[in-house]
Amino acid sequence: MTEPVQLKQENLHRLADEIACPSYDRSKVKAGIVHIGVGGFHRSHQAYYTDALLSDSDASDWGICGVGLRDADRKIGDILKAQDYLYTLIVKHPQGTIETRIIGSLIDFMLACDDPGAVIDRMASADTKIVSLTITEGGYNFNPATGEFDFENPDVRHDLEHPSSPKTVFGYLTAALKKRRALGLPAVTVQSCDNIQHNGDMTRKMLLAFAHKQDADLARWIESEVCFPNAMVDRITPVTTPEDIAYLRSAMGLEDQWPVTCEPFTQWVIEDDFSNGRPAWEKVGAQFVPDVTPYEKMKIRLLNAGHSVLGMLGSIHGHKTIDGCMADPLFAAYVRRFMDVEATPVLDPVAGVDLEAYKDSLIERFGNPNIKDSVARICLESSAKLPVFLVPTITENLERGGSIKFAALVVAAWCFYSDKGVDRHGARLDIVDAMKDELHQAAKGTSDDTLSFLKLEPIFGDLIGDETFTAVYSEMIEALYENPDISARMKKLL
Ligand code: CS2
Repeated sequence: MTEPVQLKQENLHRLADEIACPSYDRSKVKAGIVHIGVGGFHRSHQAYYTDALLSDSDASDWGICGVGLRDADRKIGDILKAQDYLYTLIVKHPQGTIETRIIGSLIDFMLACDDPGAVIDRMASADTKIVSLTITEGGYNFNPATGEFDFENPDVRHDLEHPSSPKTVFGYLTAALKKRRALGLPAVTVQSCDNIQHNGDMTRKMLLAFAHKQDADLARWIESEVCFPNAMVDRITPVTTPEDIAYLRSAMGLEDQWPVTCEPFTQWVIEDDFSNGRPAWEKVGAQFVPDVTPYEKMKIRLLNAGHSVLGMLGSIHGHKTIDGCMADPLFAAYVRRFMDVEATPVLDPVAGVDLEAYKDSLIERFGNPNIKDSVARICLESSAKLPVFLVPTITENLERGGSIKFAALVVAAWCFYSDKGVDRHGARLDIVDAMKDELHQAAKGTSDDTLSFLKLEPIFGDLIGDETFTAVYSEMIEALYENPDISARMKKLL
């Protein structure tokens, strides 16, 4: 067998014909975008759109310099560097077709913790027009119950004391914007690509709170000069597995240390609100709209919440993947009922979108048997996700006297999951959550006080004070602790 070809710029001409490669001259591409958080989602989404656009000769100012803030990002940085910042996107269709494409839009990577000053300089350079972010729901550092910036975070305290060697995204943005202002350069756009409702407004609010504490005058400048477009982002991107790497090696003769797998569907709806120019992403499928609110709400409350419903219930039931859940008719029916009966009634109409067709497409996407998105990925950092994806649907239904039972069972399942950490067969669940200990402590109290878990105020707000909710929830907790087979309870609710 011939040796696989190492992914590198000089080897692109040696790759198998079915692998699509960048058709543009990457040496001419400048990094107009500095992106913080080079995970799988950035690489299947924004970097993918940008790669598609770079084939357009007018777009060469819009390459991407990736940034990792923490030491944990060293591995991706080293791999990308060794591959000339190239990586493979493996797009898996439900019927089995696989498209393989080399993405060339990333042209550099910087590990901020090794040299914070260099990253600040890069963000403050005249070439940089946009600083974009995928820092996860938890990265925005807000208290979900109050919506306010959390100044108690030790890294934030560090950044306020050490403005030239920050650790958080807020410290970096503030330092870079300060420098731009001092140099007389125009501001950059700060563009969030995370699943937070009003992600741009949220970024703006959090950054202003931080900057204000550091330098009130600078905060006023940021307020008037920096645009923070809201956006809805969508493409299901499971965690890369060793099988993905082995597939490229054996089927394509390609050695890529960290490819990305994703579904064929992709969507990006963006408010056209940029401080300093932008790529013409609309040429490659992104939609620019005046107000993204209804799109992001629809996506977060149906897709992300739907994922959480399947992920949480599926985890304690012993399902391993989202498509595995969907192959179980009970789970497929349950998630659709949740969408129809609880999520949809509190959505706003979305111009030009047929919600029924949108939900049908979600059901199909969740069922894609080739994506194998693990329930463990979906349950990762639930404490940052559920307050954004699910709790508002419960609260809004309580206000209008709507149904809450499908979502309440997910909260009860989350309590059980955090308390016991096993599925119904007794197999350990790998719980990864910044609030893991608090979740466990609160859930552990359930045996003495049925409502103990709901005392986590930053997550549940005042749900504990709502008698309609607590009545339904307590009954579910009692049933679940008596018989952890969640399917019995799910059947009852349908
Ligand atoms: C998922 C998202 O993390 C999650 O819980 O729901 O990562 C989801 O796959 C993406 O938002 C799809 O666009």
